This record gives sequence, C-alpha cells and structure tokens, in this order.
Amino acid sequence: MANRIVVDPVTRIEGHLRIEAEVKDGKIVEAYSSGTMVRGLEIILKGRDPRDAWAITERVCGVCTTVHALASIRAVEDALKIKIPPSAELVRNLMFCAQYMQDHVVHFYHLHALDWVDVVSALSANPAETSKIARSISPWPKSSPKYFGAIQDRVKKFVASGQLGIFSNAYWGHPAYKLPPEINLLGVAHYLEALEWQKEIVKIHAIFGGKNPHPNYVVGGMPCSINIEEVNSINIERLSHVKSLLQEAKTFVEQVYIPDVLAVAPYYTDWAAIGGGLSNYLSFGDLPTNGYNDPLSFKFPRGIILDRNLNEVVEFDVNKVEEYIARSWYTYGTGDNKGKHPWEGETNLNYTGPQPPYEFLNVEGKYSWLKTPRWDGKPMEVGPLARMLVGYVSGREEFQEVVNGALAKLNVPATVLFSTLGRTAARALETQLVSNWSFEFFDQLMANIKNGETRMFNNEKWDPTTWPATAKGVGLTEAPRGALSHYINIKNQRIDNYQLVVPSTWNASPKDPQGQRSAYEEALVGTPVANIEQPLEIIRTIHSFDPCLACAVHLYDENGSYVHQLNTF
Ligand code: NFE
Ligand code: MG
Repeated sequence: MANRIVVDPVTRIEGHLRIEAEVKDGKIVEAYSSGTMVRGLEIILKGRDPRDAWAITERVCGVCTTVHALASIRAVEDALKIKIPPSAELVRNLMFCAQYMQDHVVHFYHLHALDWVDVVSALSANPAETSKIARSISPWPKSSPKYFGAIQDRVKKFVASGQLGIFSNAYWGHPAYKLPPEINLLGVAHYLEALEWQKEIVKIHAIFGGKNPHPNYVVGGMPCSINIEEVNSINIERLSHVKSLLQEAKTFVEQVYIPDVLAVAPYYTDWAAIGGGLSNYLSFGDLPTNGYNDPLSFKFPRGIILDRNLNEVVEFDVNKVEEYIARSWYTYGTGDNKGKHPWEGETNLNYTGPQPPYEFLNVEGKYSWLKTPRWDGKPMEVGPLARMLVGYVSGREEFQEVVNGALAKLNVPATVLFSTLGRTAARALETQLVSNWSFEFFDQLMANIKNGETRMFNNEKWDPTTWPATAKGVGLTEAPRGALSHYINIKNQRIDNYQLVVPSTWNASPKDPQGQRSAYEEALVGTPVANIEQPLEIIRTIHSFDPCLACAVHLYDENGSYVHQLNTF
C-alpha cells in the first residue's frame, strides 16, 4: 500500500505550495502539486488603462520583481506596434541581468543550499581545513582559518541560545546530507555573505527604475533620462556606480557561487539521475541585441526541445499555447475539458473543495488554483535548464563552452543535465553568461551615449485617441524561473482581457484532461524518500525548480488556511 505524504506549506519558496505524494517501497509513485492561494490579478486588470498594467502585474511577486513589468509593457507595445529606442532596450537588458544575478544567488544560498548543506554539522568543522578547501577552489579573499572560525562561533552562539532563527525546524542530521563538516561550514559562511551582497546588486534597479523591489517601467521605453552632466539624471557618477556593481557581481558569481556549486555537486552525483521529469523544454528567449522583434538577435535564444532530442530546436509558435482547467478551481464558459488560448482566456473562480479542515485534496477532481498550460498539447519544463538546453542545442558557443566546461570538471556526460542536480547547475552556469553579457550591454549603452543616442521614450502612441478600436498583443520574456507571457486584448482604450501565463504555472500546474503531469509532478515520480516523516528529497527536487506560487496563481487564501504542516524549514 502506498503512503500519502503531504508537504504544506513547502517553505523557502515564494507563495503557497502543497505537495501530496504517494510513496511505495521507498519511492514516489504519484504526485500532486497544488497552488493553495488565489489572488485575482487578471480580474483586477479588466477595464483599466493598458499603460498602467505593468505597475499592477509587477506586484504579483516580490522575488522576480521586474519581469512582469517587462512582459506587460511588451504586450502593450506589441498590441499598439510601438518601437522603443535602442538605449531603452539596453537599460531594460541591464535591469534584466541585475534581476537574474540577484535572484539566482538568493535562490542558491537562501532557498536551496540548506537542502544540501547541514548547518549543525558545520559546528564540528575544522576551520583550518575549510580554509584550505576554500583556497583550493577560489581566490575569494574571505577564506582564512580565522574568518571561518569566527563564522563557526557565530553559529555556535545561535545554537547555544536555543534560537536557531532562520536555521530552525530543519532536518539537520538527516542521512541524505552528505557533505563533510568543512564544506558545510563553507556553505554557511557564503549563505551569510550572499545575504549582504544581494542587497547591493539591486541598486541597479534603483538607479534606472527608481527603486527595488518593483522598479518603474513605462510603455514606450524606460522612465529615466540620461545626461552625463546633469545632477538629477542618469549621470556619469551613477553610470560608474552601475559598472562597479556589475564588477562586484561578476566577482561574487565567479569566486563564490560557481565554485560552491562545483564543490558541492560531487557529493550528490546520485541526484544527477533523480528528478529529471518531463522531456520537453521551452524557452521564449530574451536579451535582444537588435530589438525585441528580432528573436534571432537574443542572447538567450527562443525555441523548444522535444523528447530530449539534443539535435533539434523546434520553433515556438505562440498560437499553440493553451491553458486547461479540468483539474483547477476554475470554470470555462465553453466547458472545463477544452483548452483556451490566453487571448480568449477566462478567469472564473470555482472552488469545489475540500472544505477545511481536510486531510487530503480531492486529487481525482480539481485540486489547484493554477491553470495548466500546454504547448501544442504537450507539457513543458521552463526555467534555467530549458534556457541552457535551447542555447546549447542552438549551437551557441558561449553556452557550449560553459556547459562543456562544467561537465568536464565533474567528469560526467550531458545526460546528467536532465535531473535535479542539472537544473541547479544550469542556473549557476547561466548566471555566469548573464554576468558576461551585462558588460556588453553596459559598454554599448556608453557608446550610444557618446554618439548622442540617449533617447529613452517613444511617445508616438502615448495618446490613446491614436489607438485602433481593438488590438491584441503578447509580451514574452524569460523570468528567472522560465518562460513568462502576458496576453492583452485592448478595446476602446481599455483592457478587455488580460492573461498571465507564468513560469511556475507551466512547472507547478496540476494534470491536464489527458492526465499528463506537469513538470513538478513528473519530476517527483521515482524520487526515493528515505523517511516519510522527513521528506527532504521532495524538497530538493521541488526547490531545484525555484518555485514561485505567488507568480503562478496571481490570484487570497480563503480556503487554504488549514495547514497539515510537515516540519519543513
Ligand atoms: Ni515570483 Fe516569477 C519568476 C515569474 S514565477 S518568481 O521568475 O514570472 O515562476
Ligand atoms: Mg494566468
């Protein structure tokens, strides 16, 4: 007989996620992923000025703080055929890069690392040994025995006080933790350092967009003015601040993040064969170098990999996207078993239970607030792994270089990418690429300024009386967690319909009417669970996707207040 495990809430993520898993003979045989929160953003947007949508959608989430603004303004620009000035594109790209570097580093250290790093074990480390290891993998200066000794003392004080704070309620001592105490101490030290660093990099958002989280954007360009000599503009002092933040980020990524991922990975090679899940990968691509309408110019290429075929990238067609609600707490006017293209999308809430308090969801019926997106009827994994695979198979040298380099260092074949470990490695590797590209965008922006190309805003269509009576558009981007799209229908200068299809909706959604699993559920099937009271393994695979349920349901918890809580930290 199978045991049903419930993990609710899954913590160290954004938003409210519940996982129910059937475990038989120590392995997961079926899984159910449920978003237990609903907020109704798509409903809130109806009837509003399309030029305001970015400010509302951006507040879907405080983790991916910029990406919904970008998808939104692009959707409106697509509908109204607005071209933005080249320097505005570069500023958008720089904000994109800053978002990725912060989000990925925070995910690795603060949301994912403690699945692999045992904080309590770090107390028994020899700081001199940790220092030796640290110096052998990186020139990062904070690596002396004294430094690691001081970190260890700090953690000891935490533990002695009986108040572990952010480190409380974990599965410390679980047999699935494999790192020696010295590497655990390294991980804890860098957890604390990353916390300091991440608040610096987002100053780039404050410089160009006024603040973080939720910097300002504008339909038609960017709401900042460049004048290198003007005190209230983006002047030479602010631009050199951006440059130095990019340099510090590059050092942190190259000397801390990547070496740590490579130092931890060899202890967990079994996770290179666990958690692969789906075999289809989708990337919308992003970081235009010749305008948003020329996807071939994107640094992250657009495309689809089907059936893990590493010889072909299939072309993405936006008309083949559909969202299903057969297993979601919604209803469609046209019947619950047929998919709908987001341009015809509907958001009609329809909670069918169970009523709290309850033990299990009604997994045979509707069980999530997430809709289920499909491309050409197929489930897709989105995110860093999808982007790296599409870049790799597209034959882009930069992608091949970093991927092949890491594979050679770990002495493993490319197939290890299709796994929990592969997903976590792909995120680190793309951070390296993004850091490299950020300097190209910065230099190009400086060259534009030299040539007098400082325009930031195209006001041609600002006046709504110039708009057609009806228009529709799509805004595509790659959020840190994957392919993100916003669909807008404009009628008489107002939003007639607005649909968000976000990365965690692709990955965390419930089954479709054919019973096909989405990425989380598929990745969990086959995962071993050593101790059903402490399902660390579930958390590892789910965290490898970097869940954000706030984004995914964009909809308020009335019904999910009852929590069957496992001791997850
Ligand atoms: Ni709230 Fe998000 C990202 C978006 S959801 S984090 O990245 O879009 O997956
Ligand atoms: Mg939606």
